[in-house]
Amino acid sequence: MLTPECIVSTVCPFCGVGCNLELHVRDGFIYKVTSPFDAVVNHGNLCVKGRFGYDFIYNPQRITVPLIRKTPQRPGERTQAFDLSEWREASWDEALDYVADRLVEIYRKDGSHAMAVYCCAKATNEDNYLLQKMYRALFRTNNVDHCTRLCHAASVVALQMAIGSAAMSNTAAEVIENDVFILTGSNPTENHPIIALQMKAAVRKYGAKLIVVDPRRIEMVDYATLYLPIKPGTDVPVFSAMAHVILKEGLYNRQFIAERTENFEAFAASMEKFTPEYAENISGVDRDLIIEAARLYATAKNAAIYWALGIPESSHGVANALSLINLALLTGHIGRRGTGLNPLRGQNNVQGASDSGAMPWHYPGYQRVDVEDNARRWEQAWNIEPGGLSRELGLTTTEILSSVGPGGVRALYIMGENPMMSEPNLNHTRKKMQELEFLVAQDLFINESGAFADVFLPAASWAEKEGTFTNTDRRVQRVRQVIPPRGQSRPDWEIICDLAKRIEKRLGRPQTAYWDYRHPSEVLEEMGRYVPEYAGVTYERLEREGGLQTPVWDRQHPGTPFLFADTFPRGRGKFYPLDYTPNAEMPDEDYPFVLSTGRVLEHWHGGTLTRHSWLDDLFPEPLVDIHPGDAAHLGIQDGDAVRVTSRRGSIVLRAHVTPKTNPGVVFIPFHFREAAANLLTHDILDPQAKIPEYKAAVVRVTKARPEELGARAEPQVRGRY
Ligand SMILES: Nc1nc2c(c(=O)[nH]1)N[C@H]1C(S)=C(S)[C@@H](COP(=O)(O)OP(=O)(O)OC[C@H]3O[C@@H](n4cnc5c(=O)[nH]c(N)nc54)[C@H](O)[C@@H]3O)O[C@H]1N2
Ligand SMILES: Nc1nc2c(c(=O)[nH]1)N[C@H]1C(S)=C(S)[C@@H](COP(=O)(O)OP(=O)(O)OC[C@H]3O[C@@H](n4cnc5c(=O)[nH]c(N)nc54)[C@H](O)[C@@H]3O)O[C@H]1N2
Ligand code: SF4
Ligand SMILES: [Mo]
Repeated sequence: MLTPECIVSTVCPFCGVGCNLELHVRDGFIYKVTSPFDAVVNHGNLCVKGRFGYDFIYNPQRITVPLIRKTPQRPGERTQAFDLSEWREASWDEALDYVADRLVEIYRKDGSHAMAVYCCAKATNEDNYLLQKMYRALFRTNNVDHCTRLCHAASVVALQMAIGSAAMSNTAAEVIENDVFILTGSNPTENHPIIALQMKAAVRKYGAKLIVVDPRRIEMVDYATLYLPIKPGTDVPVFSAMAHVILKEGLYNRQFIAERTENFEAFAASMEKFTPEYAENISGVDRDLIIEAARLYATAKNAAIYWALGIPESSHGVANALSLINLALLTGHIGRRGTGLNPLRGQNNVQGASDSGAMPWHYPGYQRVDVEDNARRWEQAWNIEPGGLSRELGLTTTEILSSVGPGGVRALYIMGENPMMSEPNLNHTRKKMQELEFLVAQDLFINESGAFADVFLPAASWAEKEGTFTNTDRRVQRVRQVIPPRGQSRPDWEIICDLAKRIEKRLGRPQTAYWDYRHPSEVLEEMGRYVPEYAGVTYERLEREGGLQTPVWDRQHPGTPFLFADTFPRGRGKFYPLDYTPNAEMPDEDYPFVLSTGRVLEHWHGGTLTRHSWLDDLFPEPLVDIHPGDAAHLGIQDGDAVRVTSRRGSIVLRAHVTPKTNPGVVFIPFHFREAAANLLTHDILDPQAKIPEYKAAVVRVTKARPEELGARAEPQVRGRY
């Protein structure tokens, strides 16, 4: 019940840590955010985004009325419309009928291959479950994916190959039980700030030893016993050299290897060549540091590995992740408290969106779409004729856009994503967006991608709806409505159900699947009937017990803080032999720097939320980090305008001269449309995981004129709703 004055418990909408929030409301207005000291995840701590970043929901540029483009858009000639004068207001009935008409028309004309959808890791489990259900059940396509593809896809593929499960094995807060932990490709003080607090406590209060492996001198280096300043893309040689040392010095766990793993011999043979000297030559990391790191990790009682995007976002991301998994299997640092393989997940609900089936190769619960039994089970669940669901693997996020064009994808539905900022090689993305025959955007704002759409459906924010998010350590938590939806906006799950019924009617198969949910709890209940890991998660339990960590096998099961105590989902953990593959682009005379892209504390991805928040005042303009030695060589001073150019594009922004980045590497956050980092990145993918190599494009840096700065790539949204 919403009352004029109240405090509502919910979960932060930004990162995967999943901090518990208390939203203070007066007269329907959220005026303060706090967190209780007994909050399991964050003990009352919040970062700047969680505490202050919610004001985007009140931003006047938020769209809260359904909109239809005034001028019909044709494939190849589609344009971006940020200005509201290019749109007209529509009723929900008109907007949804129009979407249903066009989608069904294209489906009839071009078939299921022409249909594709981007789900949303910011939306709830229930929203995502329903959207994938709509596309699978009605349009009979598995072209369903979301930003996980751009994120931890390679970690997921590698973990599935080696142990058969892709989530974090342990709970983040267990870091204080580590004696030693490796942190690599992860900058938690900015990106998982509350986990960073726990890591700092682990070192300073509980005496854990930290090994940081990263091409940037991130803040956690101040807490590290060892820092290995790696060249971008050389993780396989460094971690394999650690394995080489562990093997040579007999520091491996013979019992664990014999009882719980397979393929050890082939793996060990492939590690022969990875001597510390060889790794030093490729990675630039001193061989003695590698040897020391190997001994420290292998001889610890409890040791864990935490990683984020520096590992998967690579054209050889699967190999990178396997090099970490090999280390855990070699030492047996997995399957106990205070150990594990822990990919820190990014978005508030990327774990949940993946669990809920927003994936092209899997139904909810990671059930492969090409396995007959799975397809049969979901046909029963959704009341579909035998053989009705597609058994074909769907296209991934990156493949969906690449395939846009005649004979490929024709209609795209985007719920809460922004490929025009987040995909690599944006000039290519732009061309593909233009070629679409029909585009729907369901969002809070007209972002750079929604500006291409034919129809805009205004979604309610997380504070305006009910549901669940699943955080990085697999904890399902309740998201609660705090205020009524602004304007005419509606919760995603409601929009989807309303639309699905209109589509069914037009397809001539009304009442096939069920869409008449009265509350998201009924959606989660349906999912739990077919996804064993969620079988025991109910709204009643979440109310009573707080969060529940999946798998929760039945209504009595307490949840699972750490995985793999006795066995791995695939039985034995499998070692993989590895080889070193260089990055797709390597520095040369024309492009002497490696561009690394990523994030800053105050902003979120394409900036749609945080640049519509006062957070933008804290970090108002794009900066490129460059090492003082490199800057001196180029005659660049802190604050100078510089042009950064890759083989695909060029942007102008201010230089930030800082020893945080190592020589030869420049760093640009990808939050700023006026200097969009993804104009520079390339779109060569890891062949297995299909993830782009965001962390290593080669660039040159030259001085620019100050007047070239700040030229916004797109006009600003104008008008008020
Ligand atoms: N403030 C804020 N927080 C966020 C987000 C945000 O947009 N803003 N996004 C969320 C999301 S979706 C995600 S996925 C996470 C991402 O969290 P992170 O992965 O921590 O984010 P990045 O800034 O991309 O940092 C990647 C790290 O990898 C390092 N790195 C780059 N190349 C290599 C390499 O070749 N090898 C190794 N070992 N390391 C390398 C970089 O120097 C950097 O420290 O953050 C989440 N949290
Ligand atoms: N260069 C470079 N590019 C990268 C990365 C990198 O490290 N470097 N990282 C990649 C990674 S890890 C990720 S996760 C992606 C992220 O890429 P995206 O997911 O495309 O980016 P976001 O900006 O998070 O987009 C979220 C959108 O959802 C909307 N939204 C928020 N809440 C809701 C809701 O409840 N309902 C609906 N319908 N919409 C909502 C927001 O307004 C916003 O427009 O970017 C990738 N791109
Ligand atoms: S650490 Fe993440 S979940 Fe916690 S308040 Fe900050 S952004 Fe929100
Ligand atoms: Mo991500």
